[in-house]
Amino acid sequence: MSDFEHVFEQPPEGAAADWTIPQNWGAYTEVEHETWNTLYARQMKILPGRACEAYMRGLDALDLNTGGIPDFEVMNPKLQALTGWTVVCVPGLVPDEVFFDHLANRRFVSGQFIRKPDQLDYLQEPDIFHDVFGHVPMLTDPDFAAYMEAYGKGGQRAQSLGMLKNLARLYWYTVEFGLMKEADGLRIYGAGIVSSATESVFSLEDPSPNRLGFDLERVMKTLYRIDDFQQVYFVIDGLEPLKQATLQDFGPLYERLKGADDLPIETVLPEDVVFTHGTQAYARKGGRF
Ligand code: HBI
Ligand code: FE
Repeated sequence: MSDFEHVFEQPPEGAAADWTIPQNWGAYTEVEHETWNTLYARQMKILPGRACEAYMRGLDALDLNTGGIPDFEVMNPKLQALTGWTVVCVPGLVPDEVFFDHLANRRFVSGQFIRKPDQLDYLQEPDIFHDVFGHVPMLTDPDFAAYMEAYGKGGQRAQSLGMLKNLARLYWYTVEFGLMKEADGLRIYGAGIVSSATESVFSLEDPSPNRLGFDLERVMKTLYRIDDFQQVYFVIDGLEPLKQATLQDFGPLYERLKGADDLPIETVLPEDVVFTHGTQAYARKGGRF
């Protein structure tokens, strides 16, 4: 089960049995380092006041703005000292079970490549900017770090129970596209948002999307789109409650989900906690930016 088409079946040549490849930091070109710097500077104009506190703190702690693409040999010891996570490079999308095995062992997988200068705004496959700038700052937070490990372990189990479709929605609506309620208002923690200049603004400020309170079972029923801005964002109360919600045994939850219908993306249920009942104007216009 994967949303993407270009997943290899076997580790390609040069990759280890666990699909990792060397980062080979010395081989990045000036243009590639400049691409990182451009994307970084662009996000730093947008994220203060929009990204959550844990994200901004993590970005600071990892010192990812020393110029150019981060060298994992420098970044990993800092990350590891904080939460035990490390980042490893992979050639692209890896099979789900490989992905889960890395997460279950507190290894986050990152693409080794960076997008081309003419693709700054949108690309389908996760590159090192999305994976490192987007995901890694949150891994410095102990609750989020524990949540991601639990997700990896849960993925292995969900796969054996045939429930991966449902669990993948949890990842999508939290790790990739999650919002969080903080004292001063809604903030971003999802990597797909935080690494996108346009969605960083859209997710918080556009009147189109629904913004609904996070509910584990509800989220696992909700369809999602991979090719455009989201039509619904789910808002957590904090990282500790997010972790708590996933510490329970998902067995009974999966039993209920087996008999339940999927929820269309734009549905608002009577029991939803509504932060924004969106107009859906953006999606109705046909979307795509
Ligand atoms: N591989 N490199 C990489 N990055 C991902 O985010 C990723 C993956 N393989 C599978 C996967 N994600 C998802 O399909 C799982 O969350 C279900
Ligand atoms: Fe991602």
